[in-house]
Amino acid sequence: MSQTVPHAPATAPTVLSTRTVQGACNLCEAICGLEFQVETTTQGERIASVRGNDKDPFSRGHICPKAVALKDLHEDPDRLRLPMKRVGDTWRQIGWDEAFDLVADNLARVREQHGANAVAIYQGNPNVHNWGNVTHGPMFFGQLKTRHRFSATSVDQLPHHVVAYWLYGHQMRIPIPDIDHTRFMLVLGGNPLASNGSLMTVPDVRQRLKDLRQRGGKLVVIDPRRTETAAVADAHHFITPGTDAAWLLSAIHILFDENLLKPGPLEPLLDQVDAVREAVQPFSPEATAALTGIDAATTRALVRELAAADGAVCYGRMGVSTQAHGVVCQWAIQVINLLTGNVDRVGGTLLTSPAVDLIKLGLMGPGHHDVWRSRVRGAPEFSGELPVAVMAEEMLTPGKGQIRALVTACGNPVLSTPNGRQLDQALQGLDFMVSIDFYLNETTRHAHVILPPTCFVEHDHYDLLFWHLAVRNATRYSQAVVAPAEGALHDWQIYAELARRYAHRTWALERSTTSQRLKGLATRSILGRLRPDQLLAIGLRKSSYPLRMKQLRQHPEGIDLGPLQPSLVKLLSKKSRRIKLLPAPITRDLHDMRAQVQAAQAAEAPADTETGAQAALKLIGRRDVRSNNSWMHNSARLVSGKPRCVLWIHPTDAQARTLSEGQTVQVRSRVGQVAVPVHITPDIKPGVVSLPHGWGHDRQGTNLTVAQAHAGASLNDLTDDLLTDRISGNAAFSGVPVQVQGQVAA
Ligand SMILES: Nc1nc2c(c(=O)[nH]1)N[C@H]1C(S)=C(S)[C@@H](COP(=O)(O)OP(=O)(O)OC[C@H]3O[C@@H](n4cnc5c(=O)[nH]c(N)nc54)[C@H](O)[C@@H]3O)O[C@H]1N2
Ligand SMILES: Nc1nc2c(c(=O)[nH]1)N[C@H]1C(S)=C(S)[C@@H](COP(=O)(O)OP(=O)(O)OC[C@H]3O[C@@H](n4cnc5c(=O)[nH]c(N)nc54)[C@H](O)[C@@H]3O)O[C@H]1N2
Ligand code: SF4
Ligand SMILES: [Mo]
Repeated sequence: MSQTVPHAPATAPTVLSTRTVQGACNLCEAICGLEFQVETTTQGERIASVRGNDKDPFSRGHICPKAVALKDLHEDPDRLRLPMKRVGDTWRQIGWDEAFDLVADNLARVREQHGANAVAIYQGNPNVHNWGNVTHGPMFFGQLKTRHRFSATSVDQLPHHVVAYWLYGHQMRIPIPDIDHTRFMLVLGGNPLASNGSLMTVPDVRQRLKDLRQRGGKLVVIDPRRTETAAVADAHHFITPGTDAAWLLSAIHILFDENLLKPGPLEPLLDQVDAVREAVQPFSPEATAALTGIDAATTRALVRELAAADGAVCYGRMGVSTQAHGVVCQWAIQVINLLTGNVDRVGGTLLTSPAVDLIKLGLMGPGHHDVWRSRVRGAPEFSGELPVAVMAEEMLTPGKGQIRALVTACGNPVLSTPNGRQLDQALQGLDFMVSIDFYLNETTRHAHVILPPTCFVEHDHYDLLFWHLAVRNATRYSQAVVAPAEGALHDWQIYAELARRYAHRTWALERSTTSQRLKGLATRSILGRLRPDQLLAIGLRKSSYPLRMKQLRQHPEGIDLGPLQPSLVKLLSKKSRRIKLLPAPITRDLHDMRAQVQAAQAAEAPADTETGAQAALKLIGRRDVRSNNSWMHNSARLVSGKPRCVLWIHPTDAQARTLSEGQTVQVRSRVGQVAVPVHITPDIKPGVVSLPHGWGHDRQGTNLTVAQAHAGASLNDLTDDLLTDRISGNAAFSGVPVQVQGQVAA
């Protein structure tokens, strides 16, 4: 493909001056503070080095290998700098004006011909890491008025939001582990040492966990793999994938059974405690042991320790959200923390109090659940979004409301959502697709138009979302590190312009009154002209802290706002809101789980200990500190070294299939197959195999030179769009049944 970036000049540039810029990293939830050395040269600006910012009071100098790759991203010749239009199999660079018109015209046309729901939206993960998307995205996306809204939330943390909405009245009221003060931390399905934490913004988690143990606290990990986090824990227990809900119900059972309840200050607000007692009655640890693979004595001892600790937290992430009973898992985790008095308690879990509080500002609604359902499968919406596991079928199934156009922003669903091959195919049949993204990757190659924004170091930044999830109250505003290229647009500018042009074309389609429409136009026009930092300044005026932009600009290293404090009891009491512990959908899910537990008990040998070559193995995912979902594999420094897209398998299972280390195997599931090398290791539970997600860069028609050379295979060519959490529709990635065989020679 022709490139938009000048080729490296033959002569070395002369450095004219050097400056230090304090900034941040937006690649993961740890939001580390960084220090960039920037050189002004005869050939423009260049980032000379990236290091952790020791002056940052929150991240304290922490950095991981990915931060340095922000420089690679900035310099990547494959990164798109100008809009692209697909003409057959080739791509042509076009100007912004033509690109905006093409997008607005085509989206309006599809809506006019087929209705608003014929246009779908998919917003990927960096959407929440790039504040221009948060401030200006809604101006455009809101106007599309489609029920076909999808995002990475439903392959990730959706159950957390559902449970927070039910129990605490708001989807974002997610209590955060008070990791700096807790004396007991139980981690299920999270590997913060590789992921750097999630729904727990926690830079330098390794040190914080070390400190926990140093003050006499204890760290316990439950995971089907002996993870990097398990390696630094006091104890690790293997669990059969997808069975955590049953284990957690046993934990609640023990709290009742052994009289370990002590709900503390939240007690007067708790309803339905007895109903919970009754609901968990069938789930004794003795009954669930066959299913989970964790024996009853171990479970009992663990729960006693948690209940006795002076400040404990049960924390579960990805691995327990993306399960068939993901909502039950997240619900049970809250119930355990509530019944042991560890919610809204120092050393337990606490709500963060961010400088700019989107909940208090009314910019983030409480949420709603199951107000409408998807057309084909009848999956429930949550807060206006449908689970992405249904997106492909909504494109492939004809009928009224079929998806015919798609807008993707910051996402790569072909690699990141279940049954990616099916979606890959579905995207080919769309009437129109636009991607707001700076890479021509596995997903955006299907677009008709790609609108590439600036990259992270080229715009200013404030973590509008992650300060709501931090383990300590803090705040930080960062200026752009380097100037963007002339004519480049930021995400927010792209949204503002799309919103403007689309509004003009769909004026006649709106059902609202003329005065409502005029008001909408005026609001968009004003907001669209305000930069994110101007909106931030407005938000700060309503802050509960005495902060203004001036202080934020004076302190690019960030400002500490103190440890988390109890606030939930006060907040709920003020609203006269009680915590109803047992929502009806949970009761229904428990009913199904009972049968599952009984079946496992009745079986002579649990399925996961079968050793025959034909036995199905349970597939789980994996993260590595040097990779970032599906999109940082074009940085040579991050993909160098030993290939990381390898299938972990236990020696017993390898032996049963006569596999040897490094051998390429075929992995097959209901939906597809991949070929990958194996790594034989006792660090995975027998019966379980693990493959990292985000790989599979060998598809035709992308422009990712480095990633293609380290292609790997996509985990989501194996995961199944029909396996979801029944309550939320969240993808159930954990424990997909697969067959593994030594590769048959061609
Ligand atoms: N380096 C790096 N960091 C990242 C990312 C990345 O791609 N790379 N992605 C970022 C994103 S978007 C997110 S959401 C966070 C996620 O952050 P984490 O939730 O910490 O994610 P993982 O590291 O995938 O950890 C999930 C763990 O769940 C385990 N697991 C799988 N199935 C089960 C199960 O059935 N039961 C139990 N108990 N455990 C199970 C896996 O073995 C794995 O150790 O990480 C963020 N940080
Ligand atoms: N099997 C399995 N599947 C998983 C997971 C798993 O553990 N197992 N993890 C899931 C999780 S937690 C997540 S969050 C999802 C992630 O899945 P997605 O959000 O769909 O994909 P990403 O890999 O994050 O891709 C991000 C895209 O955004 C682009 N991008 C990066 N920064 C910007 C920006 O500032 N602006 C714009 N416009 N574009 C940008 C990149 O070029 C890339 O194309 O994957 C999920 N899929
Ligand atoms: S842990 Fe690494 S990727 Fe995450 S914010 Fe910090 S430097 Fe960036
Ligand atoms: Mo995620």
